[in-house]
Order: sequence, then structure tokens, then C-alpha cells
Amino acid sequence: MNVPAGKTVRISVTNHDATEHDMLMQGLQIDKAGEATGTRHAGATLNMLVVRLMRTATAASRFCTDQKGTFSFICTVPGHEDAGMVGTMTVSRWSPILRRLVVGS
Ligand SMILES: [Cu+2]
Repeated sequence: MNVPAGKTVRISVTNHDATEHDMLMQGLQIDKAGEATGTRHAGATLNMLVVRLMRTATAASRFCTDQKGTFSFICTVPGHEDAGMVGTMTVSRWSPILRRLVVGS
């Protein structure tokens, strides 16, 4: 997943599973996480990008960051990270290629 630095982006994640999951971005500071449509994750702070994924539901979060780099995200439900529920998101300079990939910018 790639997003542009300095632009407001919206990520939307659908959980097709009958089990609750979440998505916690590690080491990334965002401007705010207050517009998430899913239930907020317990323990999340305003500068953390975290989306709580209830069973068979879609959650979205709108955020902006100037922090360029590649960040790991994990599912914090016990055992899920070890089961492979991990990924990365790269924040880089704005480009026309990214423009086609970003929703809601
Ligand atoms: Cu999970």
C-alpha cells in the first residue's frame, strides 16, 4: 500500500471474516485519527493510525502525514500477527502514479 506524503488520504478496509481484527500502523505519526468510521481501537491515541475491524464490516480512516518511509502494520488480536496478519505502507512524495491509487485525496 502506497500513500502520498502531505495529502489527506482515506483508507477503507473490509473484514470478510467472522472474527474481529484490527490494523495498527507502527511508528507512523498522523495528524489525526478521529474520522475513522469503524469503532476506535482501545488505547489508540490521536496520532496513531489504527482501524478496528468488526466482524463482516468495513471501516475507514482519513488521515494525513508528512512522515515519509515504509511502516509496518499488524493485527493486534493475540496470535494474529504470528499468523501472518501483517503488511507495510509506504509514504512517499506525491506523484501522478500515486494519484490513481489514492481514494478521497
Ligand atoms: Cu486479525
